[in-house]
Formats: sequence, C-alpha cells, structure tokens
Amino acid sequence: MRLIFPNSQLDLGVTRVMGILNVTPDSFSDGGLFLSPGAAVERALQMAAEGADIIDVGGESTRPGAQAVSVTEELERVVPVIEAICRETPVPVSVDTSKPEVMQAAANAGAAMLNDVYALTADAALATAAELGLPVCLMHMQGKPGTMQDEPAYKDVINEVLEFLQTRAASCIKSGIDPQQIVIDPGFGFGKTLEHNLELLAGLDRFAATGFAVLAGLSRKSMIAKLMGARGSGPESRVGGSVTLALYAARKGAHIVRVHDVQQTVEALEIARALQAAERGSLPGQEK
Ligand code: PT1
Repeated sequence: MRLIFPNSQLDLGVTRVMGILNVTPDSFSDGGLFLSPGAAVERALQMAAEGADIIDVGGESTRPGAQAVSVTEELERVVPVIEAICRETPVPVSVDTSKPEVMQAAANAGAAMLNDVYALTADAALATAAELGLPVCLMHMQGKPGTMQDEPAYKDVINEVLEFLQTRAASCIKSGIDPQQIVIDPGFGFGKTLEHNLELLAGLDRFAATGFAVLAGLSRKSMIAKLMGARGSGPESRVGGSVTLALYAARKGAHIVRVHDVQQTVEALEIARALQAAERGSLPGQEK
C-alpha cells in the first residue's frame, strides 16, 4: 500500500508519522505557538528532522468548541507557511481544511495531500479534491465542532462510523479519486464520548480490513486526560498517553498516526517494530 504524492511516494508497509502544525491562535494544545510563518516553518523543519513522514498544516481549529474561520483568514494563515515549508524540505505537506478554495490554494503552494475532517462534504470540496488528484484523508465527525461533544449518541459506533466512511469513499471513487489515494479516519474526539473513542480504537482493525489506508489522530486529546484522572489535565502531561495510543493504533493496523510529539512517537514505533521483528524470529539490524 502506498500514497502517491506529486513529487514522492509513501510506502505504508510500516506505520507512518504525520506531524501536526497548527497555524491557529486557538488550537487545544499549541494554539498561537506557530502563528508567525517563521515559527511555523522552524517547527516543520524540526518535525522533519525528527522523522515526520508528512507535515499537516491547519489554519482552522476543529477541536471541541472551536469557532469557524473565514476563507480569507484561513488562506492568509496557511498559504505562506505551506510555500515556505515546501521550499525548505522535501517532506510532503498535507493541508487540514474543509474549504475547496483553501485546498486549491494549498495545492498551488505545494501541498501534497488533503486532510478534511468533514470528509469532503462541503460544496465543491469533492470535485476540487478529485481534480487535484492528491491523496485525501476522510474523517468521521458527528455534529459540528461547536456542539459535537454536547450529547454524542450512536446505536453501534463502529458500524455507523465505518458505514459513513465507506459511503464517502464510494463517492470519492465515483468522482474519479483512486481508491489507493483514500485514507479513512474514525475521527477520535469528534462527537464521541470516551467509551465511543475506546470502542473505535479497540476496533480499529475493522477499519484497516476495508482495504483503505487508515489514519488515527489521538495525540493529546481529552480522552487521554479522562483515562488518567486528575493527573491528565494539561496537554503537556499527555505525551506518554499519546505515544501509548499511537503504538496501540499502529498495532491495530493504523497506517498513519497524526501526532504533536513526533520524536517520541518515531522512537516508540521504531522500538515496537524491532520487537515485532523479534517475535517473528529476526534479530534487530537484519532488516532495513
Ligand atoms: C484527527 C484530527 C484532524 N484531529 C484528522 N484530522 C484534529 N484527519 C484536527 C479533544 O478531545 O483526529 N484526524 N484534525 C484535532 N481535533 C480534536 C478533537 C482535538 C478532539 C482535541 C480533541 O481534546
């Protein structure tokens, strides 16, 4: 399994790391830190050096309770940053957006992938993505960021989320998107209780069994704090929990994990791979 970018390819035979770059004043764990293009590019280069396989640039926070931003505002945040990152590193950039105007401008600035938490449901988003021909990540969300955590409810969370993603993937394929370029994502924390998130994570192998590439975004989310009780309040205290969940997602078949803490996640995945090779009887260092 591999994703085809305009200037490179990414083999998904091992779990890959997507580093998060929020160019927003209000993201939940790092809002405002990388707002200036200079600081954003510096962080992107650091993540590239730490082993990120993709850098995900977002100009609109979609965390629970977040407010929407205008097209103009989002373009002003992400386009200069994407241009500068693409000048400085060959690591492919994805753009975390649901707006077709932003998808188009980001692609012109060098973005190699689209990451849409609305799964290309906005007007013209699907047609734009199909025309651009870039890999797309389709995420499931129940409701909208402003209110999605009010009362999330499902009869059968795994089947409902799977059904939604397969329907969206079928629409993409009908519009001409190559199935190999489609990544699906259950959308942890997007209109889900802790129990919903845990059920989806424990059932992540069912998403991988669809044959589509699977992305899991668990990094520093409130579900980690909930699992840790009183010790899990600030986002910085969630690093260990985030790495643990990334490893578990990888073991359950995630092809890509979307994370803030690139270095720690890359290290953990590397060690887990060596252990898995040892389980199969090959000693470390014998495989590339
Ligand atoms: C994600 C994701 C994303 N998450 C993809 N894109 C966010 N493909 C932004 C909390 O409960 O999982 N997959 N883009 C960030 N969203 C959240 C959601 C942040 C919930 C925090 C929480 O704390």
